[in-house]
Amino acid sequence: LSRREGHKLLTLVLFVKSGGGDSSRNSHSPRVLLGRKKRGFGQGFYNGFGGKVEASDASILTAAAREMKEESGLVPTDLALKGVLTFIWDDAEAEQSSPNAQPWDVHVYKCTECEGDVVETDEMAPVWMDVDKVPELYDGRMWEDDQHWHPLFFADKLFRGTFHFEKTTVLKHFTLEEVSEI
Ligand code: 6OG
Repeated sequence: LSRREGHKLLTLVLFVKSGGGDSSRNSHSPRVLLGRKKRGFGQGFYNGFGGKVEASDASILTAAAREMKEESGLVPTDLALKGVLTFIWDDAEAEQSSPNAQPWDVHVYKCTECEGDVVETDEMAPVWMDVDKVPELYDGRMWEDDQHWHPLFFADKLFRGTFHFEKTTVLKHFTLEEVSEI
């Protein structure tokens, strides 16, 4: 299932830090590192860090680690695959900004430990968010699929989903299920 004929492979990493232990914060919510995408496909949206798997990547997991480093400065040390999301677009704009074949299979990883320091890059403006505040971004500042799979992700469930978009960003229909293995 991880490599499907005709599907383009991408990665997405969400770095989650457990709450507590930080007296400067009132909340004990775990926090997640998001980036506001500064350019390219999905510009303006808050998202995890990731990108396309290249032929030179040894595996999907190492591709995820490479993209995380390139876009955030962090080297993830405990990536765990949590879900695979398939995205399908019906419009020309998506075809243009993503010349690679669709559908896209985005492998979603959770990371709880990283080495290095967070840096802003040309691609991403990083920001730590309380996980319980993330739904505030479902007002149009994130891809519309996120609000559906986030609850499974943040509850540490495994999932599979397929999301159909119109006009690049309008979610028309989707299927999503919790699975016991990926
Ligand atoms: P680059 O263009 O940066 O790779 N991505 C999506 N993420 C979410 N949450 N929802 C979507 O709905 C997405 N479509 C793409 C995958 C694009 C990055 O954006 C993610 C990659 O991490 C349609 O190389």
